[in-house]
Amino acid sequence: MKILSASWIITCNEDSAIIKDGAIVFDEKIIDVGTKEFISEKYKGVEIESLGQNSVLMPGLINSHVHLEFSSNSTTLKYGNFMQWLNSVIASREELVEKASSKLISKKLSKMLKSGTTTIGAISSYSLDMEACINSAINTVYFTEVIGSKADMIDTLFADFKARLNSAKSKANKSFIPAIAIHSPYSVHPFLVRETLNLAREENLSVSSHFLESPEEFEWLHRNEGGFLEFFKNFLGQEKSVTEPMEFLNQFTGLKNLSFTHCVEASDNDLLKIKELKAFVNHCVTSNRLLNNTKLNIDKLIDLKVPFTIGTDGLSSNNSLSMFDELRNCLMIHLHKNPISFSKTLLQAATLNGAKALGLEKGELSKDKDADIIAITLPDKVKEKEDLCMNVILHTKFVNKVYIGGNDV
Ligand code: MCF
Ligand code: FE
Repeated sequence: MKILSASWIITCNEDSAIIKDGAIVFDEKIIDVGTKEFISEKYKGVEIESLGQNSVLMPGLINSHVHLEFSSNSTTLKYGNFMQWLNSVIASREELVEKASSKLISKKLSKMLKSGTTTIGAISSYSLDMEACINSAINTVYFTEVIGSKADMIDTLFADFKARLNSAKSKANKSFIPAIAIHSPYSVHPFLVRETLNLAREENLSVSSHFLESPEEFEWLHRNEGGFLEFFKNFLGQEKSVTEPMEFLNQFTGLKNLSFTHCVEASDNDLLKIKELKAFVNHCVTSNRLLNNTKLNIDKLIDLKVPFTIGTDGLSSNNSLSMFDELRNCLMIHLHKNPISFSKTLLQAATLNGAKALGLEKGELSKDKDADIIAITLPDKVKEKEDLCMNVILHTKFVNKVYIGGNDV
């Protein structure tokens, strides 16, 4: 059992409670959280490690959506427009993925840990990131991705997907949890969606899919028109979309731990359907800006009470895998009417909501939750409690300490 005390504790619990001069008792799980006064009285005789002036304890951050296999990209891919990005991915994919060795991915994971991320939702297109994820202290929900819209390829693609999923399942442990990713409504045949989702139902696996990321995707799915038409004709000899947005969403009925990434072009009805499915929107603000020059209407999500999480996406659509960099971008890009309360909402999204979307008992400093904890030191004193979250987002690049499952990592 260990006790830490800090100037502030951001619990990220259901009430978003913040404790001034707080302490936390934990082993593998969190045992107790309260004011330092209360904890020192209750646990008399147990040593308390004080983190010092301007220190903050909070749950480790949860990056709900990242593509590690694209980690070698920095200057190769073309940004600004989705079709141009997609064409640049197709042109450079092999070269990029080959460069993303286990060693490179391990390095990126260590840096993510240092910047306060303790859990990731890793979307794996080729299973080449598996070893690095297994060897890292970071908790990984490992989404084996299925992709392919051609009807005559379904059997082959499904067999390949199952082999990759089985290989992930054979390595499962408490910090490496197999899951399923459907690439997107435009790129996965409905039969393939149906079969993979049936597997998820049978085996109780979390599921994630990209959804309505670009205006081109919207036009294609609704009207079989726009930038995707030429792309599909040229590459796949396809002139019609394989599904429509609502038809796609309806296939996810009855699943647990669901998330849809991007959703920038989703209609109110789509968003309400996502809410009805008890799913989360994975929000990747930097990726949306770079690939599409668009932004999610986050005020609408808040109004409609559609819960969202925060993801960096991969280095294929971001210059950083740091959640604090991503949170700063979120704070700067969304002109929410109250940046102070919005900062609190963002920290909840990056912790508790991420854990819920991935089906984990984490993301909040509350009794019986996993002891995934980060410690930060702010540059100076914060006078009022309400300003704490914004200051944490503004000033944190790296954290001082990271505990995962109670272990100092
Ligand atoms: O989220 C971004 C943009 N939207 C879609 N896909 C990807 C993203 N970053 C990487 N990807 C991957 C995706 O998983 O790109 C590959 C897929 O395997 C090809 S996209 C046709
Ligand atoms: Fe993505």
